[in-house]
Amino acid sequence: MKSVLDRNNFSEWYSEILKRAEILDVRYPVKGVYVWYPYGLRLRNLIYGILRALMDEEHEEVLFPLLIRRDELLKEKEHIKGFEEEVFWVTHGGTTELDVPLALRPTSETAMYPVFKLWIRSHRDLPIRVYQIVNTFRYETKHTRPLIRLREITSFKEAHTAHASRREAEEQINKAIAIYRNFFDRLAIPYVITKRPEWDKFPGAEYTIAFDTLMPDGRTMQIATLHMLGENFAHTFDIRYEAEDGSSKFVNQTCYGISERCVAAVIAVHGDDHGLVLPPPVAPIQVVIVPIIFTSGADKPSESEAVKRACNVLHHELKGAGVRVFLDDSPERPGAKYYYWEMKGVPLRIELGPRDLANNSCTFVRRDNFVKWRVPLTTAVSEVKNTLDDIQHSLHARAMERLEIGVVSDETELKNATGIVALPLCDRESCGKELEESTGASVLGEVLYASHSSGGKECIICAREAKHVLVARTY
Ligand code: PR8
Repeated sequence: MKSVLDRNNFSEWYSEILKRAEILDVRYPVKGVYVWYPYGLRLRNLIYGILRALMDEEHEEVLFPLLIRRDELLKEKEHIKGFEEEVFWVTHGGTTELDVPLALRPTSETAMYPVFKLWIRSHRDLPIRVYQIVNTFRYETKHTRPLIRLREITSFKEAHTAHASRREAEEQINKAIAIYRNFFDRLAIPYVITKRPEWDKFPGAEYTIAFDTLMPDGRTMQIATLHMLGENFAHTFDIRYEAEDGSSKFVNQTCYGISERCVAAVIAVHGDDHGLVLPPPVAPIQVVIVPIIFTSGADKPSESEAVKRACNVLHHELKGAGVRVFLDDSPERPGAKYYYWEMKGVPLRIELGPRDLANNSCTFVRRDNFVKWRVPLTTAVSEVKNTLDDIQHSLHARAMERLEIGVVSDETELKNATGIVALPLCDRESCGKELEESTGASVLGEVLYASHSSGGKECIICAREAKHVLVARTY
């Protein structure tokens, strides 16, 4: 089968696929800001539907304003130190200069926490667990990239929680890790989980835990982060509650977020040289039916009619069974339709022509491996369901195999390594920085979850007692 794209040249592959599969239009004339095409947005909405359902189990949805007063944004010293170079400012209303400049939220801690102070009075008001899915703005100075490094993040799912004790806040982090694992498992996206080093934690957090996945070019992409805020923001914004014994206590907080990088991960991790390969749970179209009708006169008109009728019946049955199915009865040639729907990543194609019909059957073709087989029309619906499940499992297994973790024991081995590498490193910043500078890779952090871990016990830089860390070139 002729390939149309080259995934080995990932950067070009990625740009081409966004265009050809109609995910994002990158021609909008503002840097780092893009337009969702209808098909891309349907994919995005199915992915976020899963996330939303998971969040709704234990969080309440809220909607906070986009604008943040300058004085509020500047209150948390560490936080603003991390974000000051990234904030877009609104300074004028028409031609009038504003008394207080307003920031476009880069994230919503400083929008929400002054309001949390108003909402929280007693221990009975706790815990608070809220989330919103909104656009946020970051003036990214590194190379911007669609879905990956944006100046307008259009689909920022941010959760914020407040608790009576530190123990409860830590439990919340663990629950949120479980939610995120569930989410990425449903997208068949493999990941590693690490505790970020001190110098790479979220501004204002006590510590940060991150999910990273491996992209086809051997670099990792951070796809989710969870931050333990402790009492830091509570002190800044004076968020206290009256405990059962009548004393006044500061709340403990957490926040955690996911952006449309999860859409980028689905595209990049599963796609191939023919285009997108979508996991069935998030494919806008799960099955496409292509009638094989030749208009050259080779078929008898009655045969064509019978094929059309059989396609309509199958379409109707699959729809009734809850499958997202599309019947492509456009006048295009079948070959052109195959090419088109392969590019769009439709997991399963059903071809139905006179010869199939003569056998009372149809032909299935899987998008993930192009395996083709004949299926009796009477069992087609149940076979579709089984096949979609099987495709999901195969995609997950294939992606897991690709996320290999190399183990190295010294710097020379590390320099030659690709992908994610496990090694022993102490937690001193000087060692981490030395390693980052000499190799061009980044320390992802201490391993919390990964298929492999390094066996070594001594830091590969200073030979002191080490932790098991993961290192990779990153996005
Ligand atoms: C927080 N506050 O803000 P975080 N383009 C695309 N995705 C991005 C970008 C960008 N420019 N910047 C970050 N992300 C906390 C948690 C509320 C929620 C993605 O955390 O700054 C990254 O995947 O770590 C990142 O892990 C996630 O958003 C959360 O952003």
